[in-house]
Amino acid sequence: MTFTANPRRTRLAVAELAPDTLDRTDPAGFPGTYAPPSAVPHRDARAWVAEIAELTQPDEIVWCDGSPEEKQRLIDGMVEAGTLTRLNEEKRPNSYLARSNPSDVARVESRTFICSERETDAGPTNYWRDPAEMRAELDEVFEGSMRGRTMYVVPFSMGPVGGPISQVGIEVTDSPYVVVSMHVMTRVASEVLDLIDGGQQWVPAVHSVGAPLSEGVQDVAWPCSDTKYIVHYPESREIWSYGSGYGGNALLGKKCFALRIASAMARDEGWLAEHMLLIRVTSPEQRQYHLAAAFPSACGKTNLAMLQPTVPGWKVETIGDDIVWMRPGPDGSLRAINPEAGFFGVAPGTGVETNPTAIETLTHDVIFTNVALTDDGDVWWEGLTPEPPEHLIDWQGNDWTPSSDSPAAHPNSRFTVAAAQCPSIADVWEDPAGVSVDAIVFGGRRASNVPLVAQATSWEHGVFMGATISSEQTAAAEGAVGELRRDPFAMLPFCGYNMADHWSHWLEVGAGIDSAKRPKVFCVNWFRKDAAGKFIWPGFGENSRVVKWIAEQVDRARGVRTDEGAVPSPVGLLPAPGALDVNGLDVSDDELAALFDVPTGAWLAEAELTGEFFDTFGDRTPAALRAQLDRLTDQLD
Ligand code: TSX
Ligand code: MN
Repeated sequence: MTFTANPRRTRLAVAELAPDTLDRTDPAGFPGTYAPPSAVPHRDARAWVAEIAELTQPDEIVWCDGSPEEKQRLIDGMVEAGTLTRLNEEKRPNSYLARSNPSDVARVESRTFICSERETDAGPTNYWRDPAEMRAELDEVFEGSMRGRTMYVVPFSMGPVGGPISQVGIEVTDSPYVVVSMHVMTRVASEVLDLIDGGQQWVPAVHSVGAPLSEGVQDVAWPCSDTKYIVHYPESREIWSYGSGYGGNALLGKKCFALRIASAMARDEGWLAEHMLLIRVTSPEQRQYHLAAAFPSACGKTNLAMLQPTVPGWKVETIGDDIVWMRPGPDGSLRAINPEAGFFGVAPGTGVETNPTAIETLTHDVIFTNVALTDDGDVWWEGLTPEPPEHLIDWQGNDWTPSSDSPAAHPNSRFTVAAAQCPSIADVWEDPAGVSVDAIVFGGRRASNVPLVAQATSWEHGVFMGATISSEQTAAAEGAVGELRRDPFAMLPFCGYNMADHWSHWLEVGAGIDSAKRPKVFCVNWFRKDAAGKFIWPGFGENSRVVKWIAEQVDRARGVRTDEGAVPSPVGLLPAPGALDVNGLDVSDDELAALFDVPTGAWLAEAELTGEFFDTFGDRTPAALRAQLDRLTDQLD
C-alpha cells in the first residue's frame, strides 16, 4: 500500500520544501512514505549542537556514546554529588535511589505545549502557542541556562538502531540523571550520528534543568526550576524542555518524541505512534498472537504487559509496556515495535501479588526515583509488601514509621530498568521489523456499563471504541466521583496534533490494510463493580481468560476455529455462552451476567455524552464516528 500526501495534513507549502531532502527509500520492503510532506530540510548535527551551546553557554560539551563505561562514570559522579544513593550491594546490586526536588515529581500538563502553525492543528485537548512567539520566549529562557554545567550530547534511537520502523534523535541535556536514564530507556549509540550524517530524518531535543551554576556555588542534589516548559513543534519535529528533571518531562525520547512528535510524523507518513503495551500470547497449540493495548493511567498497563496467565498452557511474553509504533509491513500486515529499551514504571502498587514479574525485573541494575529507603539500604514503596517496615527514610529524606500520615514513597515514584532483564521479555522484542499485530485492545476503568470484554464489529467500530475510552473518577481530588474522564486512545496528554484528526488517521490506516490482515479490535474493562461496590472480576492473572477469548476470536476470523464464539449486542460482540473460559474460577452465573450486562438507559445517557464530546472537536470529528454513534443509539433503541 502507498500513502499519498493528504492535503489536509500538509503543514508547509510545497514551495518551502527543499526537494533534495525528500527521501523516498523503502527500508526492508516497508511501504509508505518515508519522506513526510512537512519534512524540514536536513539539519547538520554538529552545527545544531554548536548553536545550542552558543545559546545555553555550558562550561563543557560531552558527546555520549552509550557505553557501559560512560554510564558508570556518570553514575559514580552522581553518587559523589549526592544526586544518587547507592543501594545495598547484596540486596539490590548496581541499583541507586534518586530523590527529586519535591516540586518536580510528575509531568506538568499545564506547561506542555503543542506549537503548530495553526491552533486548530493542536486541537481543543492541547495547550497551543504560536511557534514564532514560543521561539522568542524560549530563546530568553534558555539563554545561559547551562552556565557552570556540562552539556551532554546524547544521540539515541527509538527502536533498534537502523530499523525500518525506528527513528532517531539527539538530546542535549545538562542533567547526568537524564543521560543515564536515556541509556536505559532508549538506544544511545554513536552509530546514530552516522545515520544522521547519512541524511536520515532526526529529532533535535533540547533539555535544561534551568538552574545555571555560578562560579564557586555548591550544586544541589536535584537542580530544577519553578519555571517549566515542555514544548513541541510538530511541524519541524523539535522538542524543547526546560526546568524539570522528572522522566516524563526530561527523557525526551519517551512521551515527547515517541508519542507527541512521533504521532505527528506518523500522521504525515502513514503509520501509528500509540500509548500502548505490546505482548506475545502463545496458546497450548503453540499458536502465537500479538496484542497491542491502550489503557488510561491507573489501569495496570505494566501488570498486563507482564501477565502470568492462570489458564493452563497459555503463555504471555512482554514486548513493551508503554509505547507502540505500528506500520504496514511488506507482508501487508500491521508490524509493531516497542520503540523503548526500558521500563519507567510507577513503583507503588507493584508487588508479588500484583506483578511478580516486575518484582523479579527489579532485583538488580535499577534506578529508583522517590521511593523510600529501608534501614538496610534497600527500597520500599506502598504495595511492595503487605506490611510496611517499622522504620524508613521517606521519599523526601525524612524519618518515616507506619504511623506517619503521608506515604513513604511518592505515589508517582518510579523505577527505571532495562527491558532486557525482564524475565518475561519475548525473544523477538528487538526484532527491527516488529511483530504482526493480531488484536488491538482498548481498556477503561469503569464501575458500570462497559462489559468485561467486547469485540468491535468493524474497524470503524474499533476506532469508535478507542475514541470513547474513559475512566470513572476514583478520587474526589480529580473531580466528581463517578464522573466520566475521557481519554481517547489513552492519548489525551500525548497526541501531538488534533485528537479528532488522530481518529481520521486511524480510519485511514485501517482502510489501507487488507481485511484478512487487519487487526481485530476489542474493548475490555477489569473494573466493573457490583451494587455493594465490590470488584466483580478478579483481574490480574485471571485476565488471561479474556486474552484467551480474544486469541480464539482471532482464530475464528481466520477460519482456524469454526465454533460460535460470540453473540451480538449493541456495544459489540460478547462471548457466546460457554466461550469465555471460567473453569475453576469463583465467579457465579449472576456475576458473569453482571459483567456483561448492557443497561439500555445508562448507555443511551452515555451515548448522549459521547455526542457532546464529539461536538467539542467540531467538524474535525470524522463522519464515520458520528455514524457509529447513530448506529449505537439505534441498536439501543
Ligand atoms: O493492574 C490491575 N489489573 C490488570 C492486571 C493484569 N489492577 C490494578 C490497577 C491499579 C494499577 C487491577 N485492579 C485489576 C487488574 O486486572 N483489577 C483490579 C481490581 C481488583 C482489585 C483487587 C481484587 C480484585 C480486583 N482482589 C482482591 O483484592 C482480593
Ligand atoms: Mn504511559
